[in-house]
Amino acid sequence: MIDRRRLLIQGLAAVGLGVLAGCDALSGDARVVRLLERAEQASRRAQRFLSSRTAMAKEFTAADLSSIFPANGTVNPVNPAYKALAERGFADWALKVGGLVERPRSFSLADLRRLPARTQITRHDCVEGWSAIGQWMGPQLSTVLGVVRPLPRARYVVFFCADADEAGATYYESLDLEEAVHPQTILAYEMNGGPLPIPHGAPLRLRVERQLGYKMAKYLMRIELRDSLTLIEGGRGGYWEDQGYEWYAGI
Ligand SMILES: Nc1nc2c(c(=O)[nH]1)N[C@H]1C(S)=C(S)[C@@H](COP(=O)(O)O)O[C@H]1N2
Ligand SMILES: [Mo]
Repeated sequence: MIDRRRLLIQGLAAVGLGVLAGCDALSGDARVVRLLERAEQASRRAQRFLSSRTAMAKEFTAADLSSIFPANGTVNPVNPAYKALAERGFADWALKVGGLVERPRSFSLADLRRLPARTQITRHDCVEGWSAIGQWMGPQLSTVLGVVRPLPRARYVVFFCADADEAGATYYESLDLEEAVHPQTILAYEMNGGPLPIPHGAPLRLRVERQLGYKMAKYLMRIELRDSLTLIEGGRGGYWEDQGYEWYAGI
């Protein structure tokens, strides 16, 4: 992650220098001018990419909370294992975190509640054409990753959910490490000041505030660090991605 960003930054500086050096001496040559213009465009694109990866999503106040926050997609998983967990108030639920990590482990809800939590009031945008503002609370994903310690080979964080569609395809999602360690990427166990309700993903869901609703996996059961997405389900990094949606669902 750091390497890619460092490379990108070095690349930007080199392009910037090239543009500056080229200006006076060579600007008469139309081909060179075109080349420089293209370099400048690439530099602007790269800059936009960099800032978009570090920018914060807008946060709102309690006065902005939507009176109705729709529940979408699965609203009550039929999976018997999930049903059994729900019946006992998720007392036996635990989030498994493994794959390319030094210290795989499970986190009960109590474990997660002991970690420092972030509260954020944000707007959720669904591709189906609705938005709603809600308050979310839970540990930053970076905190959880800090406990399990991703190996240097790890590139993606993959989220496996309790629900599947009629064809048996499990809902899942994935982020790269940069998005995973963004301060607003949290594992939410609370919504609007109360325990996360079942329609919204109890007992734990992902919030990735700069991306569209389908990235925010509900009913989390397991998280895995991986070096590639190709061998998981349809291979495109998410349930909706496997059906053609964008993997980076930036708003
Ligand atoms: N496990 C799971 N997560 C999911 C979905 C789903 O069907 N199953 N739907 C997604 C979509 S498209 C949206 S818009 C949001 C909806 O979250 P909400 O029910 O809290 O509004 O959850 C996302 N996460
Ligand atoms: Mo959505």
